[in-house]
Amino acid sequence: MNRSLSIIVPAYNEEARLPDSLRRIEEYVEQTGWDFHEILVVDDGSTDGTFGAATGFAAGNPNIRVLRNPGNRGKGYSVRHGMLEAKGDWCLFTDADLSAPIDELDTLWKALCREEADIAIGSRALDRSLIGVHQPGIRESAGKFFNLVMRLTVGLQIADTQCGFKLFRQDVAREVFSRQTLDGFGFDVEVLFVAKKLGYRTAEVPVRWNHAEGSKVGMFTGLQAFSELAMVRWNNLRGLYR
Ligand SMILES: Nc1nc2c(ncn2[C@@H]2O[C@H](COP(=O)(O)OP(=O)(O)O)[C@@H](O)[C@H]2O)c(=O)[nH]1
Ligand SMILES: [Mg+2]
Repeated sequence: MNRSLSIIVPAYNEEARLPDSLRRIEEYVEQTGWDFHEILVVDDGSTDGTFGAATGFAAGNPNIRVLRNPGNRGKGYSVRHGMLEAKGDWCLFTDADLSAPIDELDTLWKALCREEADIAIGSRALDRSLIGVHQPGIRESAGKFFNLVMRLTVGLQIADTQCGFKLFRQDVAREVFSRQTLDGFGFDVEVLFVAKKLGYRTAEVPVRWNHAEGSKVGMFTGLQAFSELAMVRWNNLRGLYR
C-alpha cells in the first residue's frame, strides 16, 4: 500500500500558534516514516502575520506548501482549497491549534484499516473522557444543539461532525470536495453527507482533544453554520450532489 500523506492546515489569523503547530506536525510525521508527506497551510485572508509565519517556516523545507485564498472565505473554502491541491494518497485536515494532537492520526489510520472505511473522522462525542480541556460551557451546549439540528435536517447518524480532524483517501477527497459548496463551518456536514450519498464509508473515531484558547468562531460564523445545514438539504433537493 502506498504511504503518502498530505496534511491540510486551514489558517485564519494563526500567526501566534502556527509555527509551533507546524514544528510538531513535522516532528511527528518524520518519525512515523511515510514515504512522502506534505503540509499545506491555507492562509484564509489573514490580517495578521500568518502568511509570513507560514512562508518563513516553509523556507528551505520542500515538504511545506503555503496556499493563499483570495480573501477571508471561511474554513470550508480553505479546507477544500487544500484538499483539491493535495498530492498524498491520504489527506488529513487538522485545525491549526492541534486541539486533536497530531499523533491521533495513528488512531484514525488504524480505524480506517480496521473498519475498511474511506474516511475516518475524529470525534469528541463518543468517549468524552478523552477531552482534557473542555470548551466553554456555552460552546459545548451550542455544539450539542447543532448536532441535534443536523440530525433533524440532514439526517447523518454521526455524533460529532464538527471536530477539525478528518482523514480521507485521496480519490474520495477529490470526489467529495469538488461537490462541496459551503465555505463556512457547515462544510463538514456537507462533505460527510455527500460522501454518504456517493456510497463511501465513514468511521467515527474517538480522539483525544483539548480546547485551545483563541478560538476565532464568533456569533456570526456560529449562526452561519446553522443556516448552512438548511443549504445542505436544499442543495440535495436541487440535485446538486449527484
Ligand atoms: N474562525 C475561523 N477559522 C478559520 C477561518 N478560516 C480558516 N479557519 C481555521 O479553522 C480552524 C478552526 O478554527 P478555531 O478558531 O480553532 O475553531 P474552534 O476551535 O472550533 O473554536 C483554525 O485552523 C482556523 O485558523 C475563518 O474564516 N474563521
Ligand atoms: Mg480551535
